[in-house]
Amino acid sequence: MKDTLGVLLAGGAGERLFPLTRDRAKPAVPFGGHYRIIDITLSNCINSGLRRVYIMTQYKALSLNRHIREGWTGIVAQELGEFFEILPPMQRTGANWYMGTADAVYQNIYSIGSEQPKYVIILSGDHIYKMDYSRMLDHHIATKAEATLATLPIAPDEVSRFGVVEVSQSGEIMGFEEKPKSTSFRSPFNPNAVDASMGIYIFNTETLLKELIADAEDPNSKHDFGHNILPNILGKKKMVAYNFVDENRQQALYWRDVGTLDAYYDANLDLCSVSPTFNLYDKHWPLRTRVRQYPPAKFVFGEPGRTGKAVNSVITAGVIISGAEVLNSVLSQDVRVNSYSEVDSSIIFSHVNIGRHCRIRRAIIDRDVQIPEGTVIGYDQVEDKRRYFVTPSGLTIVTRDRSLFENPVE
Ligand code: ADQ
Ligand code: ADP
Repeated sequence: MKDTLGVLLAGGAGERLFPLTRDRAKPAVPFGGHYRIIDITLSNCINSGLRRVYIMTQYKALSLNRHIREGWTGIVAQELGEFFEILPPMQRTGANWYMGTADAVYQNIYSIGSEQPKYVIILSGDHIYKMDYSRMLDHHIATKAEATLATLPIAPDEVSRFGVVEVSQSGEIMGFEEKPKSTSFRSPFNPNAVDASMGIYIFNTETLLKELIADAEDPNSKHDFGHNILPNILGKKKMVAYNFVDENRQQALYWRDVGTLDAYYDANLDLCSVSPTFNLYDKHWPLRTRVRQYPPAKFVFGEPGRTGKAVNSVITAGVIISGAEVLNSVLSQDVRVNSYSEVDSSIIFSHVNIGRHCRIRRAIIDRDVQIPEGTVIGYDQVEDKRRYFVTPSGLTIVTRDRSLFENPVE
């Protein structure tokens, strides 16, 4: 991994996570109480021995930049040439903002070249998974590939959200389609599945730089890895798939693109189950974040006869649950839940205060929101739609906009 440079794409607008991405970049959205989504990939980098990582930000990056600067830039040995560094779009070669993912990398081609890595691994800042990139690199080297794509089997009706590949028995990529409506590709290992790209690529540096330069000169290109770079390499250079599956090569390992509110919600709620698929407590794969100082979480009786409790829930430091019940929920730092209130199957961001006699179900509440006494959320969709953002699947999102409380939309 010493010869490898990581390039983490963290600049997408995250429109499908709106309104959580109204004021912050998608990788900066809180996850699992005290992490941000990007921490999961950054933890993978550290745990894989990847110690030089450029993080490309763009959209609403203030809180993301602060998080990386305070939580991550200082953790590697800078005197040994290691870094976790933010590359904001200012350091560009042209006059435009990043156009697509390939353009974001191209605009920083000098920073990449000057590191002289043998390999570049392109990562995405919005996935939840645990992956040892050094094993993917071993595969890349062993197969003598110029480019390696991490893939995993998905159901054929999901292909429109992914880049999909056709692979030979030996794992060589013979076909690639970016987000097709449907595809004739099928996995050679499972005829009921299609191998999808996880948006994680390893390139030999020379091949990548050549392709990026050629792409930059193409006026018809969208400058996107999935739409342009990968199809261009196909057939010219050896490209292989690194299948992210269990030992029987059947079952995909846990990996979630938490790019939609439903996927984001499910991945958080999974953490609350007795045996979560994504285990935060895995000592062999520690997850780290920017640590903030808070007092311990506290559970108290509150009003006489009321018990303050939380079950099947992830509760972060600084939380006080007083005479209230919390079930199947994720609570970030410094949340207060007061007497006679119930919080069920919800995600509560930091510094939220839930007043007394509230009932909250299947909701995501953004940071700093004050929920007035007696508020009911998640029980009456008509009422919720009048006041808040409700997804088609019926999740209620309460944003920081205080006027929603003071002047409900008629
Ligand atoms: P998408 O996830 O739809 O598909 P995209 O929106 O391009 O791809 O985002 C990839 C990553 O790049 C995200 O982390 C995003 O935040 C970041 N990003 C997007 N635009 C950026 C920009 N201009 N500057 C910096 N960062 C940017 C991709 C692949 C598919 C694959 C899926 C898997 O194209 O082939 O199947 O990922 O999720
Ligand atoms: P309730 O609405 O349940 O009456 P309160 O805000 O009155 O909630 O808090 C009840 C109890 O919670 C307090 O008596 C105390 O034990 C604990 N508590 C509340 N806020 C804090 C705090 N900032 N630090 C420590 N304990 C607190």
